[in-house]
Amino acid sequence: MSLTLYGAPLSPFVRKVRLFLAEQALDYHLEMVTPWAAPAWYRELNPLARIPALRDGDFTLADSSVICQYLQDKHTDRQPLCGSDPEARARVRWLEKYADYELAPLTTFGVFRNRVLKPIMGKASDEAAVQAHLEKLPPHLDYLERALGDADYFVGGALSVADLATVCQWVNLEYAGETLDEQRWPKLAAHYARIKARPLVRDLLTGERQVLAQLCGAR
Ligand SMILES: N[C@@H](CCC(=O)N[C@@H](CS)C(=O)NCC(=O)O)C(=O)O
Repeated sequence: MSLTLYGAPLSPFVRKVRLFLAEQALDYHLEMVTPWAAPAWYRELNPLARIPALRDGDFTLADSSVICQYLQDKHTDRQPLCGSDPEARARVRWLEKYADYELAPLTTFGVFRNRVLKPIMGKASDEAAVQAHLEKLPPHLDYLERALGDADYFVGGALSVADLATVCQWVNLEYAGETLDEQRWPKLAAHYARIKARPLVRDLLTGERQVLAQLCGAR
């Protein structure tokens, strides 16, 4: 096994793949690439210079969803984190896409980027923009609260990429000082706590918090 994951720990998309790799017990090496300072060679892996990308021997590919799906297809003996039948797989893809393309613009690119990344880079947070993004979040949380219902996991009664992708967005929100209101979205808040309590998730987040503290302390 010679997997190299390129990216930086605080990206929700990198986190999604790292959690996937951890839950699948796949060994990998994380090579640090930050999107705003990506070396020229990285564009061969992803011409968009976005993180993450993966190298598996001579084979390289980009995009967290594509990477997770590739790993699942390759390691058929591992637990099915992308769904175990056509309906479940479709549902997982939908919720993953929802997290990556509907939540991330608000949670990560709207709130986290302003409150955390910008100050680390010596820039001021645009609090008006943060509030505008936060105001758009409740309908998405209402939808996900209904989608989860009384289940422990979003799809098929077991952990899947749908759980990882949504939780990865809440982590960035939390790093930015926001919490899911457990009075208004009790099922979602309990789901977040449940996934965070998984030992592999807890360990990864402990490491991330150390990175975050170092970056914030260094500014
Ligand atoms: N759909 C991509 C999104 C990746 C992405 O947007 N990553 C961010 C970091 S959180 C990035 O590299 N942004 C740099 C840019 O957009 O220029 C994936 O799932 O991997």
